[in-house]
Order: sequence, then structure tokens, then C-alpha cells
Amino acid sequence: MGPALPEGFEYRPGYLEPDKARVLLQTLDQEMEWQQLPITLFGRTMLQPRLIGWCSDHDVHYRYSGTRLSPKPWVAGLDALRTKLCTEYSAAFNSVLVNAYRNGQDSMGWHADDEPELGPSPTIASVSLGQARVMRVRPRAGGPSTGLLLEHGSLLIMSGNSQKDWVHSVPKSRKPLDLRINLTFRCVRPNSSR
Ligand SMILES: O=C(O)CCC(=O)C(=O)O
Repeated sequence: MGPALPEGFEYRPGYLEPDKARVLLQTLDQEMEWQQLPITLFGRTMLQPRLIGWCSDHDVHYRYSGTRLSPKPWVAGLDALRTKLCTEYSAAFNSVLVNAYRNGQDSMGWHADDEPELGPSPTIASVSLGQARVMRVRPRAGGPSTGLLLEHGSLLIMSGNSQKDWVHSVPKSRKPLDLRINLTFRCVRPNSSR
């Protein structure tokens, strides 16, 4: 067993049956409308090292990473998964932000999902498909990080103070890694970001 996860993080390996998760990965790879967003760091603008996709209910807009994501129809398979997660976690997920890590060079820097339209203590349901990748989690106030391997078909629930007190990242790897698609189901307050 790995190190204990901080309060507010719950990891469920094998949440999706492996073959179903594989089919979903392939469907999303082909059917998602992928985009690569810019990011400005220290005055330099470059492309973020991953692709993103987005699906939401008709009234959900999200300001994310300097971009305004407008409502996009639910891609096959995601709406059913959203419904299952809403029931199991008594949540009102109305959108999913999808990240595609094409290889070991794709990554996500340290951040918290703390956009105002998610509310003060959001519940985020994060489903991983394909290549297992390590997520690192560390206290916002500083201190050592904990690594968590996010495996094919797994579910990570982040709730409570997980975004207020902690930051997380998916670092690059020198190993040759395959495609990983990560789904983060969120409840964005409707009309909050027009
Ligand atoms: O890819 C992951 O597991 C992390 C995704 C993430 O941190 C995010 O979408 O905010």
C-alpha cells in the first residue's frame, strides 16, 4: 500500500471495468474536439503541453486557463458516466474537462481547481483512461509531495478542502509513455462566468 492520501482525496482503482475503459478511451480519442490552449509564463506565451476537450450542459460556461469554454454537447459515453457519478456522490456534475496526455512529455503544472465558479469546496470526480501517470499532491503552504499512480479505469475523488489546502500536478516523464485521457467531472455554477 502507498502512503496515505490527504483528507479530501479518495482513490478507487478499477472503478471502470478495463475493457469498457479501453473502449471509452478510443471513442474519446476519435470523437472529442481537442484543442491545445496557450499559456503565458514569465511573459512568454507557449502552447500548454497537453490537449483539452470539454462537454457541458447548455447553460454552463467556464473560465479556464485564460480561455472561456462555451457549452459543447456531451460526447458518447460521458453523459452516462456523469449520471452514475452524480448518483454515487450526490453531486450535480454539469460539465467535464478532459485532458489528453499524448506521451511522457505532456504534463500539468502545480495548481488547484479553485476557480470561483466551482465554489469554495468543490467535489471533482477524476477518471483516468489509458497510460497510468503519477499525480503529485502537496500542501499549498509548502512541504513534501505525495505521489499517487492514477491507473487505467480508476477514479479519484477530490472534495472538502482538497483544493483549498493542496495543489496537484502531473509531471513529465522521461519514459516513452502512451496516451492517457483524464476526465474531470465538475459542477460549474451556471451563468457564473458569462
Ligand atoms: O490529469 C490529471 O489527473 C489531473 C487533471 C487536473 O489536475 C485538472 O484537470 O485540473
